[in-house]
Amino acid sequence: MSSQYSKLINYLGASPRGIDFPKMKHRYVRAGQQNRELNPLVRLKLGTAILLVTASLALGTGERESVRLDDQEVAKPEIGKAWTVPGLEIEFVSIEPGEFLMGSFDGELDEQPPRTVILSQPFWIGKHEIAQGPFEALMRRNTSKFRDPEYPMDSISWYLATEFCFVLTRQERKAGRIPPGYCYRLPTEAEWEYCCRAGTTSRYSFGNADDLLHRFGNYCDATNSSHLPWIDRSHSDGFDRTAPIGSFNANPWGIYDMHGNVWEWCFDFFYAYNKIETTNPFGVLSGVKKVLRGGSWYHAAIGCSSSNRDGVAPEERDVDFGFRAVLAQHLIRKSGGD
Ligand SMILES: [Ca+2]
Ligand SMILES: [Ca+2]
Repeated sequence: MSSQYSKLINYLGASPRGIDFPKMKHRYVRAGQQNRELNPLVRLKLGTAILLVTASLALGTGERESVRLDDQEVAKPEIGKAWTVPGLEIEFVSIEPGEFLMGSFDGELDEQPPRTVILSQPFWIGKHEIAQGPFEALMRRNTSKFRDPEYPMDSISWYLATEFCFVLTRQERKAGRIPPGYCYRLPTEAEWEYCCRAGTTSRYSFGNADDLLHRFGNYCDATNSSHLPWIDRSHSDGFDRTAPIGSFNANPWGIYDMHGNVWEWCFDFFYAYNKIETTNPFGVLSGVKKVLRGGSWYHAAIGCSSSNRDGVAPEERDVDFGFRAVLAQHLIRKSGGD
């Protein structure tokens, strides 16, 4: 593997098979129908070539990854303290290392078996789902159906959510505001559930009662006009489709909308829990679906529980697919340090 290639993989916090090659192949195939006729080996070489070009553009050939600025002049994330990205005003909550019981004893089969997971490094997680305002400011595009700068991104693919994190990392690294060894990326499923639970072991971060969800999250309640059979006609959360970020009560760690509003893409491929390690897990290295967490305005209460999970192809973009970012350590550490 070339050093530029491994650099990009590390930069994204991804595995070689876990990320850009499928994206590049997807784009390449989309760019020209004749590519479908290429044999797999040629496609692989082309995909790798495109990846290397991307790596060069992203990192700058022979260029240092970060611009060294005077430490005194640049406000930057400090372990243990909240952080707001200047300009974009995306707020991050500081999260301490710890361990928790991931999964559920009485949930769906894919939530079992529950097991103790250790997250050994501090990180930051978005206080909110990524809203359309900062997304559009950074990416100059917006895939959302329900347009409003205060509303979460919807209808976004895993690839575009990942690209946002990549562009944010590049911008913040140039500004000297990325701690060594860290990057912006999608949360692992374990990081996501750790932050959703916020020290709780109940079905939701506020307890087990479905009929309290309308205070903590936007789900398929009596306000929903879509006439879905699982509508909760007994409670109103006030929102038919998506709601502005932060419209409901926060969880015990001050994080909003972990239950409902939009599903949130996670880094991991969808996998069976009994196949993975339990310290800083990020799943398996290949697969066809990526994990979505937290349920949405489209789901019944139970779909918004702390342990509920689903897997969807990364190119899919439905009206309730969104994401939030973490500022966390690379999932594959660079050889020789950062
Ligand atoms: Ca609702
Ligand atoms: Ca959510």
